Amino acid sequence: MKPAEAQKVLIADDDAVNREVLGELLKPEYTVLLAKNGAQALERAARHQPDLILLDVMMPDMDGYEVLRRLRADPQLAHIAVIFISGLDRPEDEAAGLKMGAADYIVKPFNQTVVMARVALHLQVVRQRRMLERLANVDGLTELANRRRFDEVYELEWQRARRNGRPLSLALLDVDAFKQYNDRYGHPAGDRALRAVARLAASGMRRPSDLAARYGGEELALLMPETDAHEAKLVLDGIREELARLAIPHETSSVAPVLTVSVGGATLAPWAREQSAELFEAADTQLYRAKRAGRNRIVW
Ligand code: GH3
Ligand code: MG
Ligand code: MG
Ligand code: MG
Repeated sequence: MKPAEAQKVLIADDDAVNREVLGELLKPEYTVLLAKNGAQALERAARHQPDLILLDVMMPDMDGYEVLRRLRADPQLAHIAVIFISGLDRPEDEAAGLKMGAADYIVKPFNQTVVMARVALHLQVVRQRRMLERLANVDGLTELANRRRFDEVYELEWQRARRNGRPLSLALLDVDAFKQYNDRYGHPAGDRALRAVARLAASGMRRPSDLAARYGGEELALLMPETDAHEAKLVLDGIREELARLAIPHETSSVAPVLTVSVGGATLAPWAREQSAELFEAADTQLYRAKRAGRNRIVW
């Protein structure tokens, strides 16, 4: 039986018999998508984000090489693994296909057992790569982006905001009196509280380009591209309201009998600035002010 989260394989071949044979072969284990030409392959790839594409080389209109070139040129599709499956059986053809960035090259007429084995192998590589990406980018406790990922996205968004002439907003959120929380309720309870705050931050993000990250210990960084100070403050107000609604008890807090956070925020017009660090420093200064002023507040 095919598991519900079966990996997706796109078969792109102009020959109906090949599509049928490959499709029937893979269907019991994978979610199969079909395309009968290059344009359709690109369209299906963009729409369904398959894990792997079995790509015929010789197709009218757009051949497999061109499809692979276009996939690699599109940031949304560049990572998709491709196996060429082709009647071109000269070693030079195979070498050219691999050189273009195909994961593998299968010569027609193909042996079904070998196709299955190679597809399984490359899908395993895809799963392993995903896991590595996850380990490199995601914080294990909160499931938010980690600091490494945040720093990377921050630089990209800074450059993008500079080019587009759009404002960029950053909020640094730090849990208040968290040391006392751990001391009173224990470290595991502290972890749970931190996860709750992280969840609220993540669900408070409005756009796909917004990023909530765990920047360090009990400090989160929320990056909001194309967002002005007014909009960004509303987002943080919302997160603090949700936290107040949760009312996580914190008896020993010097701030309030429930868990609270302080937020320092800043919005910059990157095109008028030299250094990307300026935005971060500005938000950090505001966070310091929020703490100094008594915590449990936003200073922007
Ligand atoms: P302030 O209001 O000034 O922010 O006070 P604070 O106690 O929150 O700040 P401080 O920096 O003194 O202490 C932060 C605490 O957060 C200390 C550390 O043990 C705790 N902490 C950091 N990361 C984690 C974590 O992953 N889990 C738990 N349970 N605690 C953590
Ligand atoms: Mg063909
Ligand atoms: Mg703190
Ligand atoms: Mg802190």
